[in-house]
Amino acid sequence: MVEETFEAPTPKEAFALARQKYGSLAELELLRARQVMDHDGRMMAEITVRVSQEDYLAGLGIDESEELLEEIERLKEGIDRMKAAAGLGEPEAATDGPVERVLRLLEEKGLRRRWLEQRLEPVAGSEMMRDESLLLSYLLEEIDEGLSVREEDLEEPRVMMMVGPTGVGKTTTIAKMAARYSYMLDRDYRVALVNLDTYRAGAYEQLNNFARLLGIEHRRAESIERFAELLDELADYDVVLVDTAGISPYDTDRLIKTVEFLKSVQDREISTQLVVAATAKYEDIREIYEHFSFINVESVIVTKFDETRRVGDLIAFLTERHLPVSYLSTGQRVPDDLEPASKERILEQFLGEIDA
Ligand SMILES: Nc1nc2c(ncn2[C@@H]2O[C@H](COP(=O)(O)OP(=O)(O)OP(=O)(O)O)[C@@H](O)[C@H]2O)c(=O)[nH]1
Ligand SMILES: [Mg+2]
Repeated sequence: MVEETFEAPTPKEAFALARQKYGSLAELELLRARQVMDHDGRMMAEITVRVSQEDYLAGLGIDESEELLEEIERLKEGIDRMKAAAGLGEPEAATDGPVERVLRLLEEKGLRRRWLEQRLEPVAGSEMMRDESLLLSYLLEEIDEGLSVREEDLEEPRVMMMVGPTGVGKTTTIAKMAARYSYMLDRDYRVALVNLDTYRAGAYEQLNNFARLLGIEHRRAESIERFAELLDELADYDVVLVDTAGISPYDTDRLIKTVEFLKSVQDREISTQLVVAATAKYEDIREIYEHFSFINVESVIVTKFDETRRVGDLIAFLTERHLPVSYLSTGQRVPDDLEPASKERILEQFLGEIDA
């Protein structure tokens, strides 16, 4: 249950405000009524009512769907673990207010204080600010809303190009996707692979062995002109997956080259997937994104999801940039360790971290 206070010139009006907010939703229980002086020295009636947590969240405009309540229920376990880990709710830790303690906890998990504070602005001054569990539920709900997923969709023919830093798992992910589309879905899609990776010795061979094994078409684009031609030749394929050389953020020449490849293609839409490792730190991910951002990143593929439980940095980046995630890569095994992205999975990992 949550206590909330309303202020108006008369008790009746104060109660009307509470009714207006909660309508018929809530069983309003009147706890206190008293007179207080407002900032301008006027006497006002203040009433305090008690409402259920569900009504309270609904009053904040948070969708009170079954699904959400279930999700909050599931998240509660994680919240309890978080509280325990941070010593929240223990009297000796009570030197800061609940807001500060919750913010610090989430900040330690990789989230950004500024982003969190912005989320709290609309609920400033509410009772929730005094209740750690409610605050956490609310902020987790905000994170959930801030994350988005790009659904797997192969209805229209697609050209997908992986870009990202070196060694992040671009080629491995392409192999997994190729196998997935070719024989692991409701129907067998026609897949072709293209290598722009003309820079690193062995890059073409790495994918070629796999393509041969699976009987998948695999081409190499040695030049920019050839790339546009190749895409024309591969127009009949359901999916064309384009592998690129890993680019360090400081390697401008290579980046420009990749952009030139992209620009050379006028008549086909290329959906660029930024591949980032879940293990990367916020500042690094941001830097990588900024280097690639003028390429018009459509969605993000998160790799090495198995290698860390600390996904707060990643979540901070995704929610701030409003970038959808398309896939999660969860290990080295081809093709098994790839799953379409889901917000639940990311949030679970975030909460599960506290277990360790
Ligand atoms: N644990 C783990 N390892 C991964 C994952 N994805 C890829 N790897 C490993 O990361 C290493 C690099 O993978 P690649 O696919 O070659 O990376 P890349 O981005 O193509 O690298 P470059 O082409 O050199 O830029 C390999 O050892 C992969 O097995 C993953 O999801 N989890
Ligand atoms: Mg590669």
